[in-house]
Formats: sequence, structure tokens, C-alpha cells
Amino acid sequence: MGHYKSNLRDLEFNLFEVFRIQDTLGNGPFEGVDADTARGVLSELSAVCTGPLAESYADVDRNPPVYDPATFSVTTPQSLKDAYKVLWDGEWYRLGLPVELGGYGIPPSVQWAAAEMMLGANPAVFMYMAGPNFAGVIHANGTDEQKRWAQLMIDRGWGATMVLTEPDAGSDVGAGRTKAIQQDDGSWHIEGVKRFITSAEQDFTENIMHLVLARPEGGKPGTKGLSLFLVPKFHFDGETGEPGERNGAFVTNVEHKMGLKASTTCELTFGAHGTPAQGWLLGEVHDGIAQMFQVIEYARMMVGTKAIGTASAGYLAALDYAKERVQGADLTKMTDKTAPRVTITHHPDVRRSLMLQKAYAEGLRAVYTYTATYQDKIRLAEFTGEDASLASKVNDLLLPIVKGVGSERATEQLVQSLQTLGGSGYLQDYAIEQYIRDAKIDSLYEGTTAIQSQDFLFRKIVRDNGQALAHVAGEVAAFADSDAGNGRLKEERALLTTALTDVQGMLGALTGFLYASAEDQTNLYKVGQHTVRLLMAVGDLLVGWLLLRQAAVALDALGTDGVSEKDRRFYEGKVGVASFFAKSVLPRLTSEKAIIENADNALMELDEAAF
Ligand code: ST9
Ligand code: FAD
Repeated sequence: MGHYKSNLRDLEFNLFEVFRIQDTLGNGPFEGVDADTARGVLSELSAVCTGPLAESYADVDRNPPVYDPATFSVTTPQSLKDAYKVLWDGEWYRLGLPVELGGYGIPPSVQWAAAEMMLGANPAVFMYMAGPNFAGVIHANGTDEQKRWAQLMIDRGWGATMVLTEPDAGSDVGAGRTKAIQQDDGSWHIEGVKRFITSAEQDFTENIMHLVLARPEGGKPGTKGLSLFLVPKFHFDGETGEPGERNGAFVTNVEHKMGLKASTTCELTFGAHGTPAQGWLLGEVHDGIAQMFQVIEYARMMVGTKAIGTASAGYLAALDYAKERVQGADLTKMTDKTAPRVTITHHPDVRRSLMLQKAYAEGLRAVYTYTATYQDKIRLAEFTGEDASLASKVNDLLLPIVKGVGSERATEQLVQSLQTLGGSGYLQDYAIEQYIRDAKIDSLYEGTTAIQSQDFLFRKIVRDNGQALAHVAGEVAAFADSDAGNGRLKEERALLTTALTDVQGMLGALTGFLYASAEDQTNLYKVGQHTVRLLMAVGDLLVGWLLLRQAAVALDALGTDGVSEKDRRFYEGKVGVASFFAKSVLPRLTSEKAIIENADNALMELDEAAF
């Protein structure tokens, strides 16, 4: 048995009881998949993830890949290779592929449920499997020749990377200096140094395709001057894919990190070691940042789901421990030194912490699943030729919540999971300390939380004229105003209404500052101080709402005949956690709103030396 515990019951509850994806299965793009198939996929994968995939998790952390600067190569431990083989040979990458590239027509909602388990069990291994997915982006944007390469990448099992970051261009991708020089044969030579590139070197695929942002000579400044180039590690035969000469993209360092050590984080140097780094312009069009964002959108959803999957595993580990650990007497008998000792689940503070861990693990799972249902809607609309624009905007709106809130709350709650184990949590005997180290990266890469929050407010709300937000707020309001829960959730729905009003108040204040910035630009600083506060508040609102939606479904189920004992406990947990979150977290949004409304610029006026 590995370290990982999946929560298959909750995944299926979301998919089939709350979001009722069976109503769309068997139709259009999902014609070949029915509910039984989807359940079968998830239960088979759950066995893989809790079993062989999880096995190498600690070993690779303690014995990470080793870099050899003499050969620019990496040697990975056998346990990592074995774990990769488990996923690759199981062809689990096909879950994320379009049918024309060998996918099964599985809807995104099910894919992300599947991804949560793989990411929870062994995140680095999932990330090494990026080749087929990235091939999908090449296939969607490439020339006919590049579409063939995409198929070769899948058939021959190549790795792939996304290459944006440079020493002086992290959040500010547009500051990148790596350049591209066109050659007479139509290809390009890439020159420059990229850093922090995930999976840019390993020793278990025959080739790696790097998707590289570089600026053609004389190109515009900023992100709009960047183009996307395909730069293989080895040149290859365009018909068979057979690898040939080494291309001039060499890994010149592998970082030593706090966690996620199984994943190689590489410095990638182009064209500086006697061999030119030859690349090909994706689709022969200069539209690099927009093309790369197709990869980034997938990766942001992945990072959020990774964080949430790890938080769930941490909660379940803490819960198991708390049910066994005997320590102290019941609080009501604290003065009686002979009172029987109890398991720590009897202590109110442990219960409070466990319930908050459960709320975020299960509430955020509902948030990413809700998001994925909009990806399902996009697929369905595209298939029938209907307008997918609203679904697309809602998906865009929710991505920074999944990524930004998912990663921040996961780290926070994983610390609580460790706390539940007391001093034992600090030991490497338990997986939670590694969960914390491995999940911390999620609030950093793929755009830090500050970047997510600005994307959320400026691009996804203001630039969208609030359309997607109005749609989601409408759904929250409709639920709050309904009689869901048959009278049992009345107080909680009132708290949800207040939380929605608070979030609307925050937005009102922030847009007020934005308008005022037309007169006095420093008003923008007031916005900038509070975008993360807004992002986190909307995250709490959505968690609160979706937990209550789940509670309403659970109450309906509890009211029917024949509910098994196991299900009864599961449903009661759903009602309990929703009520807890509504009463103990949502009211905080009122003070968050007051903080935003009272924003001033004292912070910005303070001399840097005073910090
Ligand atoms: C990284 C990788 O960190 C981490 C690990 C990755 C591992 C990958 C592994 C994947 C695994 C796959 C496994 C598959 C297994 C399959 C199994 C399936 C079950 N949305 O606002 P402007 C575009 S990588 C869409 O002016 P600035 C848009 O084209 C490094 N597009 O930006 C826009 O033009 P327009 C990650 C967007 O001020 C243009 O950009 N690094 C969006 O020039 C310019 O926009 C980062 O993420 C969006 N949200 O630049 C960087 N936003 O407006 C973070 C922008 O005309 N920094 N565009 O439409 C940022 O995001 C900055 O905000 C910035 C600012 C760079 C965009
Ligand atoms: P900086 O941009 O220097 O940010 C430093 C701090 O300043 C952060 O707190 C940030 O939020 C804040 N900040 C910066 N600008 C602003 C602003 N405008 N407003 C408000 N706050 C701001 N990159 C790739 O291209 N491909 C990969 O595969 C990849 N994998 C990675 C793997 C790992 C393990 C790591 C650590 C990084 C990886 N990255 C990758 C890079 C990653 O995406 C960047 O680290 C990230 O985008 C942040 O950039 P930075 O580290 O330069 O931080």
C-alpha cells in the first residue's frame, strides 16, 4: 500500500449526483462513454493510484534525479522509471486526448477527476507524461507536417516541455530575451537561456519536444513579440520519428528544490555548445503567446487540481491518524485525572481543524469539477456548432480560482493536516511533510497567486464586462433564494446571501477605485493591494455555495428509502461540512469587504527603508 488515499466516493458524488454528468454522456463528442464506463475508468485508476503509482513517491524524494554536467544528462532512479511505466503502459494519457489523436472521448469533468488521483499519488510522474497532451496543442495549431510530428510524439511516447521563463523574465514573460533567427530553409535558430523548465531532461523517453517562446530578431517588445517554436532534443525522421543527431538545446543545470524533487527543474541553454538549436515556428504564424496560453490554461487547471488532490490526501491521512491516536481526556472531564483517555477526534479543536480540512478538500474538488463541467459544455457546443462563448468565458473566469485559491488553501490546510499528527507529523515516517514541500510550488509556478488575482480581476471580470461573473453570481443567488434543503439549510442559505452581497460589495469598491484612477492613477495601487483578497473571497464564496449544493443533494438522498449505512454517514458528513463552512468561514467575508472599502495608499506612501 502506497502513501496515497483517493476519495472515489466524493469524486463520483460530484460527477453523478451533484453535476449529473450522465445527462450529457452518450451524446455528441462523448458518444462512446456512458456512466458505467466513466465509473469503471475511475475505479480502475483509483486502484493504480493507491497502489503501484504511489509506491515510488517517497523513494524519489530521498533519491532524486542526478544531473551530470559533463554529458548534460540526468539519471533518474529506477523507482521513478517504474512509476512512469505504470502510467504510460496503462495508456492513461489517452484520457486527455481528442478522439482523432487516439483519445476515448472522455469528457473533461471525468478527465480531471482522473487527473486528481494521478496528481495526488505521484504528481511528477503525471507531469512527465505531458508529451501527448502537448502534441494535442501542436496538432491543433500546426502545419500539416507538424500535425504528423504530433502523431509521432504520441506514438513514440516522447516527453514535452513548456519553455517560457528566463532569469529576468518570470511573471513578466514579455521581458524574455531568447531570440530566434530565421534560416534559409525556413527553420529558425534559437539562442538564449531559459530556466526552471520542468521535465526538460530525463532518461526514459527517446525524445523530448520543447515548446519554446522566443523573439524573432527585430520582433516587438513584450509578450506580443514572442513566437512559439518546436525545438526537439534530437532531430528526427519526419516520416518515422526515428531520432537522429542531437539538436543544440542542452540542459545546463538541474535545480535543488524544497520539494517535488522527482520532477527535474532545468536550465535549458539554446545554441551555446557548438550545435545550433534548430526550431520550427508553430503553424508558421507569429502568435506565440496566444498559442502558449492554450498550454498554460491546461497547466493552470492541472496545478490547481494537483494542489487540491494533495490537500485531500493530507486530510484523509490526518483523519486516519486522529481516529487512532489516544491522547488526553474528554474536555468535560478535564479535571478528573482518572478519566478515560480518548482518541483526539473527541477534542473540539481537532474536530474544528479536521472539518475545515474536509471543507476545503471537498469544496475545492467541487470547484474544479464545476469548472470542468464548463469544459464539457464547450466540447458539446463545439460539436453541435452552438455558441460556446459563455461556457468559454466562465471556464476562463474560474481557472484563476482553481489555480490560485486551490494552491493557497491546499498549502494552508496541509499545514493543518500535519498539525493534527502532532510531533509525528514532522517526521518523514508520514507523507504529510512531503505533501507540504511538494505542494508549495503550486502557488508559484504557472503564474503566482498575485498574477492569478490580477488575471481574475482585470482580464476575467473587467475586460469581460462582468458577463461570466454575472452568470456564476446568478447561479449562486438562485440557489440561495431557493428552498433547497427542505428547510434544513435556511440559515446557511441566508449566510450565503450575505457572502454574495459582501463579494459584490468588494467588487463595487474595487471598480470604484479603478474608475477613480482615470483622475488619479494612484487609485490603481488600492486595487493592486486587494486583488488577492478578492480572489480568495470569491474562492470561499464558491466553496461555500458548492458545499451547500452538495448538502441539498445529500439531504434529498437521506430522505429516500434504502440508503446504505455507509452512504448515510457520507451524506450526513456533507450536510455537516456545508453548515460548518457557512457558519464559521463565510461570515469573515464581511470584514474582508470592510477592509477593501476602507483601502488607502498609506502602504504605498511609506518609504521603502521603513519596511
Ligand atoms: C510553468 C510550468 O510554470 C509549471 C509546470 C508545468 C508542467 C507541465 C506539465 C503538464 C502535464 C500534462 C500531463 C498530461 C497528462 C494527460 C492525462 C489526462 C487525464 N488566458 O495581459 P497581457 C495572452 S510555465 C489566455 O497584455 P502581458 C493573450 O494572448 C511558466 N490568454 O499580458 C493576450 O493577448 P490579448 C508559466 C492570455 O502584460 C496576451 O497573452 N508562466 C491570458 O504582456 C498578452 O496579454 C506564467 O504563467 C489568459 N489568462 O504579460 C507567467 N493572459 O490580450 C505568469 C494573457 O490580445 N505571468 N493571455 O488576448 C502572466 O500570466 C502575466 O500576466 C503575463 C503578462 C505574462 C500574461
Ligand atoms: P517573480 O516574477 O520574480 O516574482 C517574485 C514575486 O513578485 C512573486 O511573489 C510575485 O507574485 C511577485 N510579482 C512579480 N510581478 C508582480 C506583479 N506585476 N504584480 C504583483 N506581484 C508581482 N517556467 C517555465 O517556463 N516552464 C516550466 O516548466 C516551469 N517549471 C517550473 C518549475 C519549478 C519547480 C519552478 C520553481 C518554476 C517553474 N517555472 C517554469 C517558472 C515559474 O513559472 C516562475 O517561477 C513563476 O512564473 C514566477 O516567476 P519568478 O520565479 O521569476 O518570480
